[in-house]
Amino acid sequence: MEMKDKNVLVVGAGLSGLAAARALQKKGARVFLTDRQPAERLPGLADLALPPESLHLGGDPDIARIQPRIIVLSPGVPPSLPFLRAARAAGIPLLSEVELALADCPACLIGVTGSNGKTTTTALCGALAARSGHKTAVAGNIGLPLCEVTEDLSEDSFLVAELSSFQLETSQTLHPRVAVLLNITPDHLDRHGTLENYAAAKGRIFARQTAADLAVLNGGDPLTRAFAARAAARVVFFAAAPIPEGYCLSGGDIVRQREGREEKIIACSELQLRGIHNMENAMAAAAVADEIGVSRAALRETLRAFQPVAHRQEIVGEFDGVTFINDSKGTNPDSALKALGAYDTPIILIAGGRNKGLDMTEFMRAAARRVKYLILTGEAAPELEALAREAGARAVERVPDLAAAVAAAVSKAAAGDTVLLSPACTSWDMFKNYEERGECFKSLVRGHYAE
Ligand code: UMA
Repeated sequence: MEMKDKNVLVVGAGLSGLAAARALQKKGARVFLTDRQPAERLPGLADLALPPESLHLGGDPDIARIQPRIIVLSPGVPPSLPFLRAARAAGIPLLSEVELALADCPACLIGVTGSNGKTTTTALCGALAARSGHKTAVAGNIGLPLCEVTEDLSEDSFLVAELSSFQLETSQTLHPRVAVLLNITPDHLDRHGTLENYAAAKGRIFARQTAADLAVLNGGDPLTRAFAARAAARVVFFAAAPIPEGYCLSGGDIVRQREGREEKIIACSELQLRGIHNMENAMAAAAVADEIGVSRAALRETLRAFQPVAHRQEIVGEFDGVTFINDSKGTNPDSALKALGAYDTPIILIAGGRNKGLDMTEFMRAAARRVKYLILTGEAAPELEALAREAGARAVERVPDLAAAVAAAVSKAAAGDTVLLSPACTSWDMFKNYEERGECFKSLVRGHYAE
């Protein structure tokens, strides 16, 4: 994409915006950067060395003065903002950071989306693609903007991208060779408004695929399965329940059903990942591996060796017989419900943070049934407490912050218990992101037992 000497406005000066601005500078564009926050709250801005007149911080940018030819959006910035609507109405195209990165990238794209399991599946697909011997980059919503990695890739490379609904919402040109949709459960309704809009954003991952491509779909999830009827790509299903064709579970094994024959891939017990949802992630990754020509032996070895990713049911350690699990990335109720179902010990659950407009009733009902002690924190704590008590929970405590939550959990835990941080909410009321919350949890736990 020709950018030389073009005025380009980048919106958002977080990870994606800064990476996009750097990539645009390399392409010779005249970069303008806007963010609703002031400069002192934007670390990393100084490295760009943009002149003051190119920075529009602490409010909306003056589009008439900048006259951008293109606007590049960070994923966290809603395209519905009034100044962006006005720019679009004036004929200025909006491009996501993802599509900017992919515009000149010849690599074979493997895209992974879904409400839950994206990060684990993306990391697993990345490990599998690397086993093929081709250069492989793993990026996207997983924490590394695509603009950081695409420059070094060739036609011979794989790019495995975790794609969120925010990144897919505005996509026009995105065309994965293999696209994975893991599941769709309510999430980000504060941004998308309805579940239909959210599902439609996810579905954009398939929009440019052709019969030469592959769509990998969860056959056990109705909203996900529905995309098969509309897919131009070949479709392969995976599911936890038995299915006649595709990847599924059979007698404790992950198997592939093909033309009436069952082929065992691996026993679930051989994986270090736990829980049915993780077996679904592994099956989706197996479908990707088969499509890109990874051998069965390499697939098995990779599945056996793969460790849970940080902040996703990550084992912090066992202290005085109590196991601590960091599931800080569990930022919606479906994800937290899955985490609750993955352990058979008594659970002390820490939940709360900022609710993204999601219904927490089922989650609190399950917590009332399942947990030994429930500790709630953050903006959503009053709402969660009311729902938990309505569902009959008695052992509930509200605490002001994560430090108090860990202290309460430690005081209630006995040997054999699991203390699970699975918030079902974002961290944004108290932390920069879920990583910071997870790191804080881990250091609080370790600090407590080091005393
Ligand atoms: N900002 C504005 N105006 C707005 C909103 C935000 O100016 O209306 C500014 C903020 O002040 C801030 C910047 O935009 O300075 C932040 O941009 P961003 O929210 O897009 O965050 P990045 O740091 O660029 O990180 C993004 C993804 N964040 C979001 O989608 C919210 C990261 O996903 C991703 O890892 C990163 O790009 C690299 O690709 C995180 C995430 O929470 C993990 N994703 C959501 C999720 O998984 O549920 C979708």
